[in-house]
Amino acid sequence: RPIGVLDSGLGGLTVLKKVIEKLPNESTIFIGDQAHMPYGDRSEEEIIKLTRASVNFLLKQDVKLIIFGCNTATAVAMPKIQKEVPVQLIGVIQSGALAASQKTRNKKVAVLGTTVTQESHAYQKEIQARDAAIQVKEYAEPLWAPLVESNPEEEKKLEVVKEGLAEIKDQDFDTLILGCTHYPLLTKEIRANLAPSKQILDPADQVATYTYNVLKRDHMLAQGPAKHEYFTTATNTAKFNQIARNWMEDATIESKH
Ligand code: DGN
Repeated sequence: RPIGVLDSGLGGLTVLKKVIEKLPNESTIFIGDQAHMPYGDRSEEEIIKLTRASVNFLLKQDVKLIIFGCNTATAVAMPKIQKEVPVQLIGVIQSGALAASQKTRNKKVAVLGTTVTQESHAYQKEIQARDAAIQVKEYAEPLWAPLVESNPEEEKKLEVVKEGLAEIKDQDFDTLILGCTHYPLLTKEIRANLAPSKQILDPADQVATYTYNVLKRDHMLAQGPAKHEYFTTATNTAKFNQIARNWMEDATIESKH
């Protein structure tokens, strides 16, 4: 049975990529809800309803577990939906918080994410539950996920990222969490605007490790051969295909509506 991965759009591909690298024998099914993107400014009820629809779609494909490749959905929908479904749900925030609490040296962490994620203070709670001495500052970047979805020119990306980091980059954190799965697609631009002494943390690495551990524990690791399927709720699949082929380094990707 395959692993299901969901997101409001293309961002979840950054998680999927790490999962495929870590678990090359596993088949995967990805669903990006691009028709309703962005989730980051929606109400909690809307996010729960939309996320539930993606979960139900994946369950119909008989997935063995579901990764929420979306911080926004992890923050506000995962605990509720976990009570409704027969498979384990794996979110990105717990993994990101664990990695950050292990990696920060000066115990000062900054988190970038959507407005909803930041208002939930999910990162702050999860990090401080592991180490109460860690200072967590959360910043919303509501423009960044839609920016990624628009497949912009390099110059535009640099401009928006520079602007978004202007007030943040000189704070004294040593670890910056990419608390929205779209942001790893902007790593180059973020790196260019950040002192080399500050580390950028993508929770997806820890998500992949955690997923491996869960499947191993439950004796559910697959032996391959792996097959990867892509779905988007957008009627026009061209943009999805273009970005996905590039990011996943797989020119054969053909998403279905
Ligand atoms: N990629 C999603 C996240 O990690 O929060 C949200 C993007 C969005 O819908 N704004």
